[in-house]
Amino acid sequence: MAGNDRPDSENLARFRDDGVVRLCDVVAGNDITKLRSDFWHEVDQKFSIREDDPDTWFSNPHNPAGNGSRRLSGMNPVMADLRENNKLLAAEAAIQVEVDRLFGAGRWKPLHKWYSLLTFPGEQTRWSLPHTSWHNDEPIVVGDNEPWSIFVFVFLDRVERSTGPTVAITGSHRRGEAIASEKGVRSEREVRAFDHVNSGLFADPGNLRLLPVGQLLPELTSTNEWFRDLVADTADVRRVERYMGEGTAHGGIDSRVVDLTAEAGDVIIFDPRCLHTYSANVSDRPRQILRIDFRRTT
Ligand SMILES: O=C(O)CCC(=O)C(=O)O
Repeated sequence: MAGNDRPDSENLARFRDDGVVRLCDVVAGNDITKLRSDFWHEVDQKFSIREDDPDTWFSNPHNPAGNGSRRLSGMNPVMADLRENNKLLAAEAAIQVEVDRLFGAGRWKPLHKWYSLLTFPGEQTRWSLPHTSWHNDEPIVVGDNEPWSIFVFVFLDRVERSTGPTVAITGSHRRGEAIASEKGVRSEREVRAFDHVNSGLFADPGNLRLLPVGQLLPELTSTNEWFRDLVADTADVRRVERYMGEGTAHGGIDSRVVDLTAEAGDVIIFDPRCLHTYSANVSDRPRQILRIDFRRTT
């Protein structure tokens, strides 16, 4: 993936083509260090879990929960308290600058709800490319090459493959655009379900044609063997090579699986119409990623 050494038009083109772009060093070192420390302070307060003390990570058998990628449930109050206490302001301001630079001033506004994507090492000891839980998070509107929202993943620490990054299929949103123009349906209910990100964007929501969320994956797996095999639970020693190296090209769209790895202070801007899933944290440390979403203004 590209860093922000490229001109922004190139990063924008990459975002449009791939659905994902990494911008390096967006949140300054001292701000990210402070945010990380505030974050763990809250986690310690609410869960008695400390970053540097693995004995505390699983002292409660119900939390963190899950297998390959263990998560703390009940993180919303942690993020809400950080926000209320203005602990997220510096990061939010730095991200807004980069979002404006990429898309144009004022085109995207933060939703002011932050999520924690903190995960802990699980039972898996070797990283593998997941076949489950592939999904997209937004419908795909016919004739619109932009999503209603963007996800911004904010890295508090280095995330490498072993730390269990999100994995995503580049270009899958554009495959969705092509499928939507053929099979899109009118569904005011689907539009209204995303009111928090699309209200006011369309004069006549009932008239939009779209591919409902959840239909992209079945459409692709039923027509394309690369996608079908990706989600099949079969042993394939060439899996990483086939999906992350070779990829597939169809209808002028290159797709491959990329892992959303980054350094502390980087952000990754992600189109939620793109297929993605989580992967197992097989390292010996927590994966420290936060997410803030932005919505389109025009
Ligand atoms: O935790 C992950 O890696 C997956 C995140 C995800 O699916 C999302 O933020 O929508």
